[in-house]
Amino acid sequence: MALRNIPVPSLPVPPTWFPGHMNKFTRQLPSLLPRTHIVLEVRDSRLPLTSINRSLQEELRNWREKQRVHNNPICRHIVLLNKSDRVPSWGVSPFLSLMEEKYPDQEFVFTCLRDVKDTKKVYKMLADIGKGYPRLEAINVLIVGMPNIGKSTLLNGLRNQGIKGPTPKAVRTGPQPGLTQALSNRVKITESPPTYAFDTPGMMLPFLGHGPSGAERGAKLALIAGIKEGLYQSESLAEYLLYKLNVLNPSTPTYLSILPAGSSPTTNLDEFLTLLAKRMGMIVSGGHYDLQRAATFFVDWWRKKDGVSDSADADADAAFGWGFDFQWPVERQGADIRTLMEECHRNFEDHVETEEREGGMISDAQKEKKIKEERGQARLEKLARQGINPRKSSSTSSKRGSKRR
Ligand SMILES: Nc1nc2c(ncn2[C@@H]2O[C@H](COP(=O)(O)OP(=O)(O)OP(=O)(O)O)[C@@H](O)[C@H]2O)c(=O)[nH]1
Ligand SMILES: [Mg+2]
Repeated sequence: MALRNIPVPSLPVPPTWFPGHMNKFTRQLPSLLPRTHIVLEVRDSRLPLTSINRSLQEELRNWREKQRVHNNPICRHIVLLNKSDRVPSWGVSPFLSLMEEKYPDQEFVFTCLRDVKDTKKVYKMLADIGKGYPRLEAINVLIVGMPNIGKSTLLNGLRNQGIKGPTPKAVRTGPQPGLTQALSNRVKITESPPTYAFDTPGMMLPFLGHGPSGAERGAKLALIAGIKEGLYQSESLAEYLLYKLNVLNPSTPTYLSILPAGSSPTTNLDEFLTLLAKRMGMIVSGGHYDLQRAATFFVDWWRKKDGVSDSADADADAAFGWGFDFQWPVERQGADIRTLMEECHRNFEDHVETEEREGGMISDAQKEKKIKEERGQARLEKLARQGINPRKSSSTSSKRGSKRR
């Protein structure tokens, strides 16, 4: 029987995960962009809105503007929605049509970079751009995006396409986020005109947000393995995953395939994990079911499930959402998918803009730092208005201080 009320779980405060290499690359990016002709920004198809990094978008908007002002011949921002094997295909074309309308300065393409056909598709896009500029000395392609999204896989794939003969992996890839920690050397991907690609470290948001939206943003990113393993308890992720799979298909959620035969959908995490542990024979000493192990198993099963969409058996008319960013109410079921996506997108944008306006995307520590900087700046301006050189005044005051001591 289909679930009727699916309560939103209460989620933990998201961790901050912004290691030094991300900070370093964020500072490096503005100096790389002026030499860049094409940005390949990789996002995750399951989180096509959450995997947008707003500060990166701002940086890329400025870059496009400057390239236009300087009449630079090539300036293309191509967005790859990767891991498309993990979302139902019926949402792809309405989503593309929405993005093309909302962001005319960007180009969008869905890819599954595990499939060589899709790598070829991206390679062809780059080669076609290059054909228009045969005399250009070099074309530089910068691959950017969040961690663990497939950036390094893309670079290796493009190089394989363009360079004849066996090509060993140019850069390391793997299922843990934060594998690439520095800007790569340039890697040649086509000969004529010479086109070079650069792999970059994944860029996470420095702060995931306050309150329930920050908590949900964190859980989504952790589920797709975009946040370092171990920063979340597996039960928290399992609870959010259970909720999402129920929302996507309340009558036959995909997890039924790993529960004992005849199980029904449930919104109760303990009940769900007990059934799962029973089916898998996960028992700890004393004969109790090992619910923590079951939670870890559930999340891993979902992450590794090959080529199966989250609602494979729910077609567009029966679904209540698409991926983990689109969710529509029961009463809107059956409406045009493009319209539903547009409504979700509008709500998402409004919400994020309000969050930003109200300082919701800045942590308390960042706020304090900003206030201190502003106070320091105001003090300098005041001294300047009084005709006092702040350097001299601070050295005089420190001398006075040292005399007193
Ligand atoms: N299912 C699926 N997995 C993919 C796809 N593309 C890449 N992967 C896998 O995603 C994982 C991460 O790939 P990487 O290329 O290392 O990701 P990255 O963006 O370079 O990650 P960082 O270096 O951590 O920023 C690897 O296990 C890849 O095999 C895809 O289209 N579908
Ligand atoms: Mg990488």
